[in-house]
Amino acid sequence: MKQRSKFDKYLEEEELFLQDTKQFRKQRKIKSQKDRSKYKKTDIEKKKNVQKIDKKHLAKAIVLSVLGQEILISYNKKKYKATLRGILKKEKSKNKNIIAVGDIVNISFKNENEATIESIDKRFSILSRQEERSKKQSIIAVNIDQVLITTSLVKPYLKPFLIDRYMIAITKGNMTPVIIINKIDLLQKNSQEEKKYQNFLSTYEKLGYLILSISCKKKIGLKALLNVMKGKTSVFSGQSGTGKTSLINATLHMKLKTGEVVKKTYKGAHITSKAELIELKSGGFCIDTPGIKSFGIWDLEINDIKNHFFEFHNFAKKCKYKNCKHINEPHCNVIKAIDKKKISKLRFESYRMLIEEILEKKRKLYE
Ligand SMILES: Nc1nc2c(ncn2[C@@H]2O[C@H](COP(=O)(O)OP(=O)(O)O)[C@@H](O)[C@H]2O)c(=O)[nH]1
Ligand SMILES: [Mg+2]
Ligand SMILES: [Zn+2]
Repeated sequence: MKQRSKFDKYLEEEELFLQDTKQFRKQRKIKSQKDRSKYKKTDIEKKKNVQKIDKKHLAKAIVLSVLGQEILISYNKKKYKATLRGILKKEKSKNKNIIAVGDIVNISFKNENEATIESIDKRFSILSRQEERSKKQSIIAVNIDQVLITTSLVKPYLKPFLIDRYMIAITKGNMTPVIIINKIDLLQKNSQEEKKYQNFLSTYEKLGYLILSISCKKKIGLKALLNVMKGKTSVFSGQSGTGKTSLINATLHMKLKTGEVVKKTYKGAHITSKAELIELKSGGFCIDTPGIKSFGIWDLEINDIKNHFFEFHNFAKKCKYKNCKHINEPHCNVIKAIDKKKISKLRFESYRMLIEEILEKKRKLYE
């Protein structure tokens, strides 16, 4: 059997789309005959609106999802199907990522449900992941304001070094990190976990990081979370099972599937669904990131880590060696500061784990 070419497939899709449009027009006609007066009025209003936008300037919309040829955008809290203007389509065949979730686009309207994307605004941040097989970067979403690093205390345990790792990648990607500690209902009084939690809070709050303690189950801290999300584009990111999907459901009254263990049918196939922007009633957007373990900027350099641990800087100036890594060098002033409790041991532990991870990688390269 002859295999269908990409072009055939595209034609088929285009045809389906046209059929859809025809069907839509037919339905509209029937509807208008049924309810003439009401329809006419809204139609005129809409037309006026369209013309006004068309003449003066293009309208700015945001891309909610990109699935093959189908692009969904939001303008004035209403969803439109969108297609790329011909010239952009050509670009698309050259560059797979010409349009991404979160792109701000300039549109003209075709009708009350469809729009044409005339141009795409410059992106201020890019969230990408590395394909496990090809090691290529693929874009998850763009123009993200903040990443909500979702963690839990018991199931799974809190891992400060993982939080620092996320924070480094997020800051490098021009986004702001917010730390969410979910499932605080599971915390038992006077337990090891509680001590760890208190220590984490006092250390990281002192450094100026925003931390939200939440329980989805007991509905604690949800309003604060909603406030932080208001008017911004946020991505929920973090280990699987920490409650990202539950948090979206609880704050936005949605019913996305939770508790799913991502099935691995073969290695590297852990992405089961594509990123999609969810619009908040109070303004802003958020994204769940199922199965996304890594950011594109996941590969850290020693200097990225050093920069992130900014409270070490003043002490590091007095280390004997200029390139001191503050691990086991003699006359290290950072280690002295830890002994004198001027630097938190918890942060230093996190620092050491990240540095050792890099050193380990480098060692393997030379083996
Ligand atoms: N005890 C408790 N369980 C929670 C809480 N939030 C979520 N869970 C549970 O944790 C599991 C994983 O949640 P899910 O939202 O799917 O996590 P995700 O993998 O990060 O999206 C589910 O069984 C949830 O019911 C919470 O605040 N407290
Ligand atoms: Mg989930
Ligand atoms: Zn040092």
